[in-house]
Amino acid sequence: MEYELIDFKIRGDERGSLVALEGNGDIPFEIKRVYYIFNTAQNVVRGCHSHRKLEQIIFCPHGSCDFILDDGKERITIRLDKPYQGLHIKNSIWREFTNFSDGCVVMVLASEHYDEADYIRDYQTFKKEVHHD
Ligand code: T46
Repeated sequence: MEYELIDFKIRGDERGSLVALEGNGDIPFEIKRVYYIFNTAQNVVRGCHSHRKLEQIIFCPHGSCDFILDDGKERITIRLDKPYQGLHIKNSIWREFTNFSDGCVVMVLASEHYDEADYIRDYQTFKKEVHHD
């Protein structure tokens, strides 16, 4: 499974903590889009798709949730619960996310503008495109 969990540098002092993220630096691509998700019910399941091209780094700056990643061969669950940690995933990974804590915020830095044509929202189509099943 190709993914990376990155612990970004915390610039902390007696006033609190700050994480700074620059595109084409800390973030290994140009950031073309930022979106965030909040007000999620605990057991709702979001995602359930893959991307043809998109690369993203996903944060949980407040609260926690579980990301389920599936590359067509294996399926793993990653808990995001640290505000300084980013989950880097490229294209061709089926993702679902759920088990949201109270007040959970999910923030995403994306390499491309929004494009519905980049989504594969059917699992069998994902399997066919990734593994030529
Ligand atoms: C992903 C996971 C982690 C837009 O208009 N612009 C946007 O940039 C996005 C991301 C969504 N939308 C619209 C499309 C839908 O009408 O917002 C609505 C909800 O989007 P979606 O059902 O795709 O949301 P999630 O939470 O299932 O998935 C999102 C991202 O779409 C996806 O790329 O990897 O978060």
